[in-house]
Amino acid sequence: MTDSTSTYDALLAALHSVLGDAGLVLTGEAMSPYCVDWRGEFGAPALAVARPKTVDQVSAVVRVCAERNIAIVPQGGNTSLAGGAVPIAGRAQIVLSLSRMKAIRAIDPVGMTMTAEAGVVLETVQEAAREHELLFPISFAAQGSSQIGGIISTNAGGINVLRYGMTRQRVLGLEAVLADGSIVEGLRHLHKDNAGYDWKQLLIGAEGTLGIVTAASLRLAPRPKHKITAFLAVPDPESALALLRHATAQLGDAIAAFELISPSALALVKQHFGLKPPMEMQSWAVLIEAAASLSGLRDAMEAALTMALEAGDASDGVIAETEAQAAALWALREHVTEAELKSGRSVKHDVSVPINRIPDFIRDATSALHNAFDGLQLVVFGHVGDGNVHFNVLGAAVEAKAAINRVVHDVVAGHQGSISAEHGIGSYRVSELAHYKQPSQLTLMRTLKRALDPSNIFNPGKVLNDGRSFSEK
Ligand code: 2HG
Ligand code: ZN
Repeated sequence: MTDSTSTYDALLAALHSVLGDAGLVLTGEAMSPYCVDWRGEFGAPALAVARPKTVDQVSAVVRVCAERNIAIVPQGGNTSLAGGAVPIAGRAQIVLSLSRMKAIRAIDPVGMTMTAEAGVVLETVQEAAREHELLFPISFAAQGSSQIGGIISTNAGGINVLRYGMTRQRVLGLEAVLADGSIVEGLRHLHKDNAGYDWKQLLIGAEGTLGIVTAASLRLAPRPKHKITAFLAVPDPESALALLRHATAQLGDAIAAFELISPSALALVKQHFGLKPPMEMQSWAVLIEAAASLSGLRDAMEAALTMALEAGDASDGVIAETEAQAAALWALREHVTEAELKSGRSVKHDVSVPINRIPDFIRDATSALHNAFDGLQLVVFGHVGDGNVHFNVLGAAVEAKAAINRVVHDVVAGHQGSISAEHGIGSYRVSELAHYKQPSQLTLMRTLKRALDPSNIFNPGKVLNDGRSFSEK
């Protein structure tokens, strides 16, 4: 028996001993789905997959790995678009799947809070809130698979951010495991708590590099009784912003979603799923949803549409009459990512710029790319109401991924934007973050990483560049 075999056997034996049940440790072929992301773009082999059921088991697994300097890749629903939840090559590592921690521990309908473990699927949280006439407003296409721990660790956004904020705004407390295996318990339900550092904010959006989120107390919202959904054809992104002003004037803070979809994105959804807009159109589209507990939404939405049509900011529009019609309009938006995947490889950009710069950003990035590359197709869509644009590149040019990233991100930087609005850095954007983030901020990030994970065992190679020891810069 070689040394490495005996070390490996000892690791497995230790994992089995802390997890007990054999099904909680996977090896061999059973690990495959955990070692590659759902688009087949990122991933590397792991030594094992551990699937603890309790926070004590998570802590025990972390101790087993910390003693052996084995890295840990925390994983939820594995829906990351940035390679944040799968192993990278070059480091001995296990995947720690939180998917077995799936209890909803408590719901308080009066205080409008819920305590959910990391492995609860987002849609399950939404349904549990709905049973109490409440709303958990984080929502996006992957909500049937993504899990609470993952959405907290990535500070996920989605379609309702302009009204309800990012995931960060919906978290009141966390339970987490640190790199030495200690458990930090902070599942409070307080809206006001200035007693000391708000440490949970460090873990939210840290992509599992500072600690492993095992449970959270979530802030729910009243469930609006009325909802209205409209779909409009708009000549260009400038008109979409004009429409946002009309909609804001009429609907105010009832606007829950305001999404822009490019003609090419609609064409892909039609090509791969046979889904078509409700009217003949070749132009850009905007999907607006408003929700409120008081009535009057329809009149306000009609007034907004009339203003937009009269001003020439929209050429056509429909308001959904039924839930089924609203769902059909949303299907056009929610199938874009899958339609893009069916079209072949793509280079994704998840950027944000100040809202009033979105049209300039789209124009500048489009011409910069066309000047630099031949054979590309752009699929542009996103959450324009909060400044987030998904600016994805398809076609033969995708081979030049790093160069494409640089062209687009230079335009983002020129518009004072961010190279990741909601998907995170993962392994995909590590070098881009190092390039665009101010050195003083990178230094502070490294200081935090070193303080909380000195041996770099939590999700190495994600967010910050690997450098096994963080003393190396
Ligand atoms: C969305 O807004 C997701 O649908 C995915 O954030 C974006 O596929 C993408 O680029
Ligand atoms: Zn998005």
